[in-house]
Amino acid sequence: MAMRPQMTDRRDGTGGETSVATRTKTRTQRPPLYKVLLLNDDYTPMEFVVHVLERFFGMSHAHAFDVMLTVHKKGVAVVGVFSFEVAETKVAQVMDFARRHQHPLQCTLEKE
Ligand code: TYC
Repeated sequence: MAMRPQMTDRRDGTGGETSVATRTKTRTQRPPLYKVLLLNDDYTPMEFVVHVLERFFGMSHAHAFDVMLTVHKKGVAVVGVFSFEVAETKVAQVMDFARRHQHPLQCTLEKE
């Protein structure tokens, strides 16, 4: 009498029910993104923050002013989302520029 193959009939012991990962991985890997955050403080002049946002984040004067006011009122805001390398560079540029002008402005990055 013809019989169906049993689990133990196969050399791999799977009986054919279990799928084996043979498909080549074709998913696109997106690089992780990082948020650049600007923090409020009581001393950095508003005009300086607006200038930073225009200079390092390419914002128009009107948008930079809006974002500066958001940070001023809420304490923190995301000012851009970038690859790690770019985010790290932006943070370093802002921190260095603030330090050179003796302002306590703080800028940091956070994984998205
Ligand atoms: N709070 C500051 C002031 O009143 C202005 C300010 C805004 C400072 C945004 C930092 O990230 C900042 N002069």
